[in-house]
Amino acid sequence: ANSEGIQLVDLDEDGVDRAFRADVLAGLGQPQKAIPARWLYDDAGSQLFEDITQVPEYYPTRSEKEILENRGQEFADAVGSGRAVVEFGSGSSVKTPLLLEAIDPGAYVPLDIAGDFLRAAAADLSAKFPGLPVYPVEADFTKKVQLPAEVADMPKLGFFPGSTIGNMVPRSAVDLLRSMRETLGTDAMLLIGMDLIKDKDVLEAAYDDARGVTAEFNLNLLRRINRELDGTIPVQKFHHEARWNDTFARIEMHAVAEEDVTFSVADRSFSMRAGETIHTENSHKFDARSSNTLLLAGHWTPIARWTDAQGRFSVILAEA
Ligand code: AVJ
Repeated sequence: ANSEGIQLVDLDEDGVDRAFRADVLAGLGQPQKAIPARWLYDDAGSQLFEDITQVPEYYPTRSEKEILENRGQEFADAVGSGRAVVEFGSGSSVKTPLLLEAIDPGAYVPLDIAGDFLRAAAADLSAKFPGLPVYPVEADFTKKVQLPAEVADMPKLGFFPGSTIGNMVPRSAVDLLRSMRETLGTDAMLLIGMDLIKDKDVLEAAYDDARGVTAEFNLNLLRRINRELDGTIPVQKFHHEARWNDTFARIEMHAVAEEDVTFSVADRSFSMRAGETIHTENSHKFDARSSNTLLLAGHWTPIARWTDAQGRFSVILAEA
């Protein structure tokens, strides 16, 4: 169970529907209703997240891109050439090429549990870097992954951009970092993006943009439940809220019931009082010390750290 008390169900091959149903029913049964954030990313949700990266208030994507664009020479000096770059996730069409152009990698190994995504992203990347060996691996990288034999003799550079680590509560983040360390082996390095703690108003605006794209992204989860789990959630009676939780240094997304509501999901009935919420996502923020502590707990030693000109986002290099 995570700190919200929700037991995550394993996502095996055809178990996605079953896992979604189990997570939603368990999550709606909690005193503080909560659904794991990974379910935000169906096709509609993934498109909405792409749209979020374009709204003026959402700075993380632009800030991280600025760092990757400007610090390439410093990355190259720090990591050397010939490493196999192992990306945790299918890779973004923008960030990954910036890293691969900057350093002189020996191979590129994207890891993702979603095979379709993975193969599309790998094909894209191969087209951009014709001389670079690309070995996509379909795997759940929250556990140790067996990497292809072709990269066995190359030192690895793990790449985990986007502050995706911030979606996890610290105990899960530490488990993930340790699994990455196991996957990457000795002599490995890790380049990881972590969003920084800043003014509460700036943070809350980034997660509650004026155009309402983030609100759509959040409420799409309720629509997805209605679509896929035969739900009757009255989505129009909910609104989006982005809340800074200072104790845990995180932005929380909630779907807030505006009046007392009763609904059913997969033949089970639920009711909520006016003002009661469904907690749908955490996005933890860090400072230099808290990011170092998290990495050290995850069996990584931080050795360099870069921020954008406005000091909003950090990219950290660590070694095993
Ligand atoms: C994709 C997890 C990095 O936490 O900033 C953006 C997701 N949620 N707006 C983040 C998100 C609402 C995003 N990550």
